[in-house]
Amino acid sequence: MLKVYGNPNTRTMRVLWLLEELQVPSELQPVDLRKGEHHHPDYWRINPFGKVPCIAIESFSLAETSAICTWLADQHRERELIPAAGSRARGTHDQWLSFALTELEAPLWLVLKNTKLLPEVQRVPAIIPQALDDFARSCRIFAAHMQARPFVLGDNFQVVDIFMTSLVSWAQSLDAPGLDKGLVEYRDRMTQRPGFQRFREKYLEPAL
Ligand SMILES: N[C@@H](CCC(=O)N[C@@H](CS)C(=O)NCC(=O)O)C(=O)O
Repeated sequence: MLKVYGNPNTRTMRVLWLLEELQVPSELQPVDLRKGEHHHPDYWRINPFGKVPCIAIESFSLAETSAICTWLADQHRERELIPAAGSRARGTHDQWLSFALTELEAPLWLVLKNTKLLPEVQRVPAIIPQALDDFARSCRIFAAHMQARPFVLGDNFQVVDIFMTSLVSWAQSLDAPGLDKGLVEYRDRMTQRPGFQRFREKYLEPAL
């Protein structure tokens, strides 16, 4: 059985949501970041990157959310959640995935860390305006792209839509500039998908 290390309220949600879309069974192994469990030598033996998420099947393990998600989707090509390796569509898919991580996520992560995540003494408020400007510039490019399409690649939901949806949520939580009505609607549509609803029911809703 595939094991997923992490927590649903971290980037691990992207992996758990994808697994619901792929309908691949998995077992969540919680790693409590507040207790520092990601620094434990037992965890480092599985994931020497020392962060979450990570997946493991038998002796094979993989870290980095985008590598995990593209690998899983490639393993289950019959679900058509990623274009074939080497195709032009895959090039475009990976272009937007890279843009998501380096041009949208990186500045947002800086803002998140320096407003909410780091202990107050470690925060550097002076970098926030520039990070928000960088995000806004990239977000406007993404918003313009999405004006003519229901999904990043056009007509079909793909792995990259999971990342973009998650990043729109981050941006909303920070009230970041550059978001428009179209992107908020896109996020709302993506989270109405049965795959996301299954993720929410399994991992986010309290058991009755
Ligand atoms: N580049 C990594 C980043 C992973 C990451 O930063 N995960 C956070 C949780 S969302 C984490 O493990 N933080 C613990 C730490 O940085 O010590 C990825 O995309 O998977």
